Amino acid sequence: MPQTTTVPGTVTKPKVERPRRYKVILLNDDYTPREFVVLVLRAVFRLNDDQAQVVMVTAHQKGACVVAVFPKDVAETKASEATDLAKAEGYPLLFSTEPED
Ligand code: NFA
Repeated sequence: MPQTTTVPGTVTKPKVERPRRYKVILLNDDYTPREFVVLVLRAVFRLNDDQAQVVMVTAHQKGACVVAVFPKDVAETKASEATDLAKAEGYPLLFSTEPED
């Protein structure tokens, strides 16, 4: 009778994780005009006027507001683009990123 041998192998758990996404956060400051914040939110993050107003006012009142969630590289690129646009106009407006839970 032919013998069969069980060779110990590596058991791979079929774990498929989605890459972590990142929040872009708008931070309040005392100097950047509200209209400019709205303009940047519309231009860089493609928010409509209503969405941009809500995000701007929320950051203004609470200190910070999540603008949107993206893959890491997109979040970082958009946060710098938006921050740089403001810097070019002499405003201290800041966007940061942090991983989603
Ligand atoms: N606080 C700013 C002002 O009163 C407006 C602002 C809102 C700035 C949200 C940054 C973020 N002009």
